[in-house]
Amino acid sequence: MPSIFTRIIDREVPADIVFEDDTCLAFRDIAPKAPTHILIIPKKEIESLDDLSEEDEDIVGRCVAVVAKVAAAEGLSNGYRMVVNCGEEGGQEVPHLHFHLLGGRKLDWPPG
Ligand code: DGP
Repeated sequence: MPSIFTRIIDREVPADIVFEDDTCLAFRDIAPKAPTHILIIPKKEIESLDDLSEEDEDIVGRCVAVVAKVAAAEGLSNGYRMVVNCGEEGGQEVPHLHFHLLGGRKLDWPPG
């Protein structure tokens, strides 16, 4: 079933979009956990990292490259973090694969 992120891709739900190409969309998280908190998602409906097919691996590679591209565009020259939550214990709430880009403050390690 399409998630809220599909509705953002389809422009049915508004979002603050910072980057888009044929493969990926990047938009600001609605509940930011850091001064910069952007979600990079594949346009293809892939539920989670556990649902990748071999043909999706290029899509994931492009999304990761977009994380770095967006981080540079956001001026995160002191560093940043990319996070993928997978499944219930991983803290995934939206069932559409997404890469969190967090930056703009010193991030704690390990995450809670
Ligand atoms: P996760 O827990 O990894 O599934 O993260 C989902 C993130 O998605 C969470 O940080 C909040 C964000 N989010 C949920 N709904 C919306 C929405 O409608 N718009 C935007 N911009 N972000 C959303």
